[in-house]
Formats: sequence, structure tokens, C-alpha cells
Amino acid sequence: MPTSRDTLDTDIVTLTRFITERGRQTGSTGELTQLLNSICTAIKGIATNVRRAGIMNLYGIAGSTNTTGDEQKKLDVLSNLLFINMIRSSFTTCLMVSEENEHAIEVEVEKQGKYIVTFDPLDGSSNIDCLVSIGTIFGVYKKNSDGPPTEKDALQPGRSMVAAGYALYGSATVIVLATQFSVDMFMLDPMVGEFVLTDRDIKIKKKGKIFSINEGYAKFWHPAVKEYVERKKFPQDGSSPYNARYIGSMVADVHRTLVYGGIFAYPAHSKSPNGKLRLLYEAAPMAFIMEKAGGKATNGRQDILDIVPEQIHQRVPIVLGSPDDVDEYLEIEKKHQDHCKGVTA
Ligand code: FDP
Ligand code: ZN
Repeated sequence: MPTSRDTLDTDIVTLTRFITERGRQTGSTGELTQLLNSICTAIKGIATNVRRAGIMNLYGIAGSTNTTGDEQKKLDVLSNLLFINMIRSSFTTCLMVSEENEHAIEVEVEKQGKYIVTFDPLDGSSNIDCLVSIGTIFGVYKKNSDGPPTEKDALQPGRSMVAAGYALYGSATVIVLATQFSVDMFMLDPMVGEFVLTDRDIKIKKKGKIFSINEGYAKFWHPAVKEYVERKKFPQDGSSPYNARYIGSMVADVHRTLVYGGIFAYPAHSKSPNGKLRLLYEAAPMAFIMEKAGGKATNGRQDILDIVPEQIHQRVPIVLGSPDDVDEYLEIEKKHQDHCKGVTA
């Protein structure tokens, strides 16, 4: 008798089917379904380019030429164009904010819809040329003002997000999608060319065993970060030390944190007072996913999702992951903040 694993599944739940069914159940207009479908197609295009980048001479600097002398577009430039063009032609969006563009991109009036999309088309740029996992991050908001869209319309707190997600181009390609209902995971089946539902309603572990931070900045860390990492490496309560893992691609580090549990941090330090990661298209979408999965995401003082952005490319310190791990970090952070208040009072 064949096991269910070697039986061909003839009733596959693809990402497209999943979001269409969700749309039907909630009686929505179909605009979000259409938008998510176009994002899914853009991600397939990026995944294909990522897999063939070496062969297609897509590594290195934009503007370089290939062996036949053709101008080549760098992988992140291509990914950005794919994303912009797919979203623009979905008739669902009026404004886009991309990591790659200085200003927000307004969609032509005749193609405008009610959504605003923020995205990092290819995250983990320092890992591209050495074939380490990279990803795409996106957040979806509704425009909530009248009149033509402006950059200000994108300055909404993460809490008002409608959906967020990421694609990880790792040993397999995966999309993790968070909506108001749940966080679900879809893997790209290269034989079918579709993202197939593999994990429903993902929840993060209450507490993990991994800490993830760039320790190369230890010299510049604030005392709270130093104390927290010291505790993970030299626990005083008889528990085992945590494992250290840091890939240097936010998507890969966050995905591991979601799947295995633990904590990921890109905190502020003396050389970089706001950290490095961007609020609108890195921190906020990841925070939305984490919270929907039962985890937490903070800048040390407030939930990432409560921060009201002031600029589209603003940076924010971030600590996210399993709720007990983030709480432990917050306890230490609070102790140091109280101490500072005492000193300055
Ligand atoms: P990158 O600059 O390589 O694109 O997006 C910023 C980011 O990658 C994140 O993916 C990653 O978490 C972080 O930078 C890594 O920065 P450090 O090298 O400073 O640790
Ligand atoms: Zn990035």
C-alpha cells in the first residue's frame, strides 16, 4: 500500500486557492486576493532569477556587462522592477514604498486601487554573491485618506497592516503569509510551478534555545544588550547556554526564529543609534508576522507595531521572537532604563 507521502495529491491547496477561498469566506471584494496573487507571481519571478543568477551573470554590480557584452541588471534591481511592475498592473494599489527607491512610487491614476504596499525586494544583499539565503519582505496597508496618494499615506503604524509576508530563497523557496486570521506557509513546488500550503496557522515556541545577533558589534552595544547576551552564554540559573546563529539576512534569521523559536535582534548601538533595519518594509512586516504567530517584536521601549513612522526609510532597533525570550530581554532593558533615569534624575 502506498503511504500518503508517495500518493500524488490531486487536491493541492495552492497559495492562489488559499487566498481566493479566504476572500470568499470573508465576502471581500477580491482586491486583496488580486494583489496577493500579483505579489506571488513577482516572487516566483524573483525566485527563478535567484536560482539562475550565476548562469545569467546577474551577480555583481549593476551596469556591468556579460560575456557577450550585454548590459546586465543586478539581481536586486531586477527584483525591484519585477515587484513594481506586477503590483502596478494588478489594479489594486495606489502607492508603493521600496527599499530601492528614494521616494514613494505613485501608481498611474487609471491603475490605482485602495492598497499601499511597502517592500524590500531582495533582502540580505551582502549574501547574494556567495549563495547564502536571501529573501523578499512586504507589508500591505489600506489608504485611509481622500485625494491623490502621497508619501504621508504610507506613514501608518504596523498595527494597521492588512497583511504581511516574506519569501525566503533558501534550500527551498517558501512564502510565509500573515493576515488578520493566521500565519501560513507555502513552499514552491518547482515541478508544478506553484506555492503549495505546507503549514497552517503557525505558532512560535513560547521560549527557544537560540540567540541571533551580530556579535561583531559587541564593542558598541548598550549595557542591556551586553547583559542579555552574557546571560544567554553564561546562564546563572543552571540552565544550558543558548546556541548562537546569525545568517545576516533578516528573512533567513527571522524564518529560523519563527520555526525553531528563540530571539533575533538588531539593536541600536553607539555607532548606529537607530539600528540598521527599516521600519516600513523590514521591521513592521516581520513584527506583524511574529505577533500573529504568538511572538513579540519590540524596539526596547514599545511594540514595533505601535510606532508611527515619520519617514518612509526610517530605521528602527528591533528585538523579536519567542514571547518569553523577548520578555526576558525587555526586563533587562527596563532595568537599565530605570537605572539611567535614576542617574539623570
Ligand atoms: P543587507 O544589508 O545584507 O541587505 O537589509 C539589511 C540586512 O541585510 C538584513 O537582511 C540583515 O539582517 C542585516 O542587514 C545584516 O546587517 P549586519 O551585516 O550589520 O549584521
Ligand atoms: Zn533588507
